Amino acid sequence: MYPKSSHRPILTEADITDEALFDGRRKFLKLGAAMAVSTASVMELAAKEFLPPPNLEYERDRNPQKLELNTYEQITSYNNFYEFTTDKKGVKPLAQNFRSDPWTLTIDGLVEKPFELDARDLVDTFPLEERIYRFRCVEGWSMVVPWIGFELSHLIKRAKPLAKAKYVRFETLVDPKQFPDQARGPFATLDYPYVEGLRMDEAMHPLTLMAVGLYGHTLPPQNGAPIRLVVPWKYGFKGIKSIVRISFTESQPLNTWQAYAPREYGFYANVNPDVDHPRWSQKRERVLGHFFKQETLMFNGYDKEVAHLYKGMDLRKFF
Ligand SMILES: Nc1nc2c(c(=O)[nH]1)N[C@H]1C(S)=C(S)[C@@H](COP(=O)(O)O)O[C@H]1N2
Ligand SMILES: [Mo]
Repeated sequence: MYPKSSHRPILTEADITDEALFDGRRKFLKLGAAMAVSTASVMELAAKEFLPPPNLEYERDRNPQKLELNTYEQITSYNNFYEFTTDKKGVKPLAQNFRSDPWTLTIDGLVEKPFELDARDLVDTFPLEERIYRFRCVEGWSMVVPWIGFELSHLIKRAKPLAKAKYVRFETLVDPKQFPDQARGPFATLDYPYVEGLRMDEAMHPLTLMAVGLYGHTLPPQNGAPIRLVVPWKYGFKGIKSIVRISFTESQPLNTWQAYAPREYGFYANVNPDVDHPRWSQKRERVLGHFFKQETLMFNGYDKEVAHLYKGMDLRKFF
């Protein structure tokens, strides 16, 4: 029914049955529902666009700005995920056997009481929504992605951070058995774990998303399964993948890329066409699949929603 291809294997009926075995509370579609959704025309589209059949239930984004989506194939075949490789097209093949289930997410630091969450429970605990967002990598490429996830603010409210918590720090899994670059010891490309951080008001902003899926389906490993951060007004490197720990801190976390090259990458990393990277301009970007470049927008087009967060700050200094 589906064409054979090199991308993430499309679900077989056996896979759908597996997912149907999740108990009834879970927001995964049950077998019957998956079948109902997969009407002939959807199946055709799925085949043509290399889309895996949907296995998440969520509220749709009506896409009022009519953003033009990148294809599933584009979004899942050109990735930055240094734990696998620095070769963007090489991530997908290396990530195919990544185990993201079972997965435990630890919430700790300055909270009333630290706790752990099973990643599977996350999709039950919080209402899932589709968010169609622009995504801009600091390297100058971009795309539009229909993420599925929930607002980080919901998780933060549940975590009950203490008053002195001013920042949120995120960590990616360390597992040299699964991540080839982590097995390279002193020759690894980056210091692991990959770390990112947000100021509390940024983390609480309604646009800030914990993504668990895209195009209606759970995240493929190359895009950060089972859960990753999406902050649409910031450069893509803030969107830390495969998160295992979220900690509340009093001082500003040192994020991986800032530690690696502090003159080139800062903590804020807000998309800004007027502040160039020391080695290249940030004025324009190439959308995956497009030939001509387009203008990069202030705060990636989310200035109305987020500019107030940075009032009075010199964005050249706080880059
Ligand atoms: N753990 C981890 N998270 C990461 C990265 C990484 O190398 N490791 N790369 C970042 C960068 S630079 C970008 S542009 C985005 C890419 O996300 P995508 O592959 O889903 O497009 O992931 C970000 N999150
Ligand atoms: Mo990036």
